[in-house]
Amino acid sequence: MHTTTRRTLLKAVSSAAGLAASGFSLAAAKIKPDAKSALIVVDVQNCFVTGGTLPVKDGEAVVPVINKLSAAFRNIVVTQDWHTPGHASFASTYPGKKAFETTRLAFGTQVLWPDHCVQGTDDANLHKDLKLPTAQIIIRKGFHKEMDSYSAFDEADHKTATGLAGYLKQRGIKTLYITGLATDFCVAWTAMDARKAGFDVYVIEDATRAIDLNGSLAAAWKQMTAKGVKRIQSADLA
Ligand code: VGL
Ligand code: ZN
Repeated sequence: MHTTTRRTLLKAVSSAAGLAASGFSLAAAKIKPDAKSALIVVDVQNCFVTGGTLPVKDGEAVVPVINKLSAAFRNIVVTQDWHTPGHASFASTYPGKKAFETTRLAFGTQVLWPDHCVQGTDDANLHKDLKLPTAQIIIRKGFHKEMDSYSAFDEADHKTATGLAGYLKQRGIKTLYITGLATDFCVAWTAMDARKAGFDVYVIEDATRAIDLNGSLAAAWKQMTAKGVKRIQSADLA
């Protein structure tokens, strides 16, 4: 081997060893939520887990992941889907319509769901194992009888605000880490509206589960990515 080549090679080997000895890892640096970050926990309610009225497959699996994540956050927001009886998003409201069909409402295409998360019912309560004693606000949504609200920011008309953007901005919060149910409906719409409102947005994928109706999960990730939502895993957080 040529002397110069050997010397270069030796140098490369020794500097790699030095890096390893200093504890430097080639793995990506962990993300650390700061005082201007908030964890958003979307709709982790009885209605969306096994035994609920609109169960998301494996929905309860997000509970321990979210409980663990919560320790890293100084700001936590919880949301609840909170419908009236006879709500516009319920198939039972329309004679002859079945759950999971779609219909045209004043504000666009609406998926019709089984009756779910009715105000004041046990079905609408937060999952009993969700342990978020430091959470600061619970935002309820979907409480207008004539209009749905997947998003925790704007209702289905894309005009009526829930007030969450104002709350977060008044508290100086800039970065949101979104978790909960369901990835392809309330999580996705919340994440996209958060981008529209100017927040830096991460969705923590393994802290979500999806309904996945006719390819809605893949479509949701595509739309979220196009809007600058970052897709991460709970292990990416410090
Ligand atoms: C949701 C369907 C209907 C959700 C709420 O939380 O993702 N999905 N209502
Ligand atoms: Zn709903």
